[in-house]
Amino acid sequence: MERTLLIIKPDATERHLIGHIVSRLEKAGFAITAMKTHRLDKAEARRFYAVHEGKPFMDDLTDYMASGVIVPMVLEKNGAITGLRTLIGATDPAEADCGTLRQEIGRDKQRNSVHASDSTESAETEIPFFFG
Ligand code: 3AN
Repeated sequence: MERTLLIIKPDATERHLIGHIVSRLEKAGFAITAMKTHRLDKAEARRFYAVHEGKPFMDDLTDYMASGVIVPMVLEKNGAITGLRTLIGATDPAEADCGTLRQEIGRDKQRNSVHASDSTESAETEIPFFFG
């Protein structure tokens, strides 16, 4: 069983889409083994997105991620990492495949509603970031 991290981002929590997203995940066969609400401060957001340090969108991205409640969760399934990336769709909701979460509820490239670990290495650092 593979583990991955999903975060429901502030644009989705403020639109009361937590239940909708959890329902989509469970229908797709993911088991939720940890979940909480959290509010990142700016320094934490910078640490979480350290890989993007120096990119032009870093400041806006971390302001946005610290702007509201987020819901990090650990998901388990065979092939969870690639399966979840397929379910959420491309970074830009305008380019995401039909039926993906970001195509359905994402607003733009920054406010794209959900984050998911993109590799085994990312999952191994991102899960302990929120769940010790
Ligand atoms: P993904 O979330 O699909 O793995 P990454 O890791 O390339 O995408 O980017 C991390 C986050 O940074 C994205 N979820 C998005 O919120 C933001 N982001 C990425 N590229 C841009 C961009 N060109 N403009 C604004 N925000 C961006």
